[in-house]
Amino acid sequence: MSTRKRILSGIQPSGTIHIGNYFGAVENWVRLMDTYDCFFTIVDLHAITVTYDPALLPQRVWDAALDNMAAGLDPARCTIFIQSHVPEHTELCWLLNCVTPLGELGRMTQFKEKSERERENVTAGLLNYPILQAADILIYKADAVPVGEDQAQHLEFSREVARRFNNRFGDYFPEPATLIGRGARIMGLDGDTKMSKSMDNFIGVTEAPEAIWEKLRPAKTDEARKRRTDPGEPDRCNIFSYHKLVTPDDGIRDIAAGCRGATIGCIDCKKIFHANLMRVLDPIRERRQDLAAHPELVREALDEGARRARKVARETLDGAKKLMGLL
Ligand code: AQP
Repeated sequence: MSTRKRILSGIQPSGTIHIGNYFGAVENWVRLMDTYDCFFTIVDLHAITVTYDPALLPQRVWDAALDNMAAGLDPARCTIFIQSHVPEHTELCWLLNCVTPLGELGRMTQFKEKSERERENVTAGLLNYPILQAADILIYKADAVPVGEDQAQHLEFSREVARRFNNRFGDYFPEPATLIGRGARIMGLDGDTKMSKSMDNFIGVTEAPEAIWEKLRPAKTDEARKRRTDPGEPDRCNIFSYHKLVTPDDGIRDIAAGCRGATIGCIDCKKIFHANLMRVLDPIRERRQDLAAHPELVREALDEGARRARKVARETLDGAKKLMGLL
């Protein structure tokens, strides 16, 4: 058995992963694979809490697997699996439902935002989403969960669920720590809201370089720079915040000085960012093509991941049931 500390994290199968997902979470997951016992799951059961098309879901799950493996999740060094292939998650979710007061669920920011968007279809599943997320984490007794800042509230909730269970039935679940990646909250191309698939303000990790340029060209910069000759303030510019993710320190200094002194324009600045971003994304796009050419290897990795995950999950679940008095 591994003596390393354990982490668990999940990603929704809701389209291509974007650079917010990558720099906020996935890049960190890749780094942590060597120091932690890592479990990563494609959370298809979370994806069905909002309106979705069942005909499209299988492809989206598949795309999420390919994208994440291409981005560096290596099945030889981590356990990667599809959430619904480990039914113990939903069984533990039911047990945790029964220790969670209803009132707290309605106060979750993500529930408020998503139920606003859903309007006609606010399901009990959407309300209970954080309990399933707590089950995803606690079933592996994860020590920590690496996520972007948007998930901080749900993680605090998971810790509360663990505390409640432990207080009522005995010390059983560790309280998982939150590990925030270096791109804690990456803003969308609109510069106003978090980069997000549903807001359609994203740069996809495996999008073609030309398509990414077409999105970048009109993207918002420092609004005070109306003409190329106007000096700008990099700290007001969303593209400058993107540079910090991919541009070396001396390049950052040059761009900041060029923007303040109006010696480079916003298009020049975007071109440099595009080139530097492609240095990160080109190999990911190429690896994805290789993986897509060998679907049997991806399927095997997911099957093996589910087998490994189920073994751990079953043991935790049985322990929790015993503590709760279930025979
Ligand atoms: N903009 C972001 N900046 C930093 N981190 C982010 N994450 C998501 N968006 C950003 C982190 O990525 C991981 C996987 O998240 P997810 O699959 O739950 O992504 P999401 O929240 O579904 O992504 P979207 O695009 O925001 O989806 P919608 O629009 O459906 O809500 C998580 O660790 C998350 O923190």
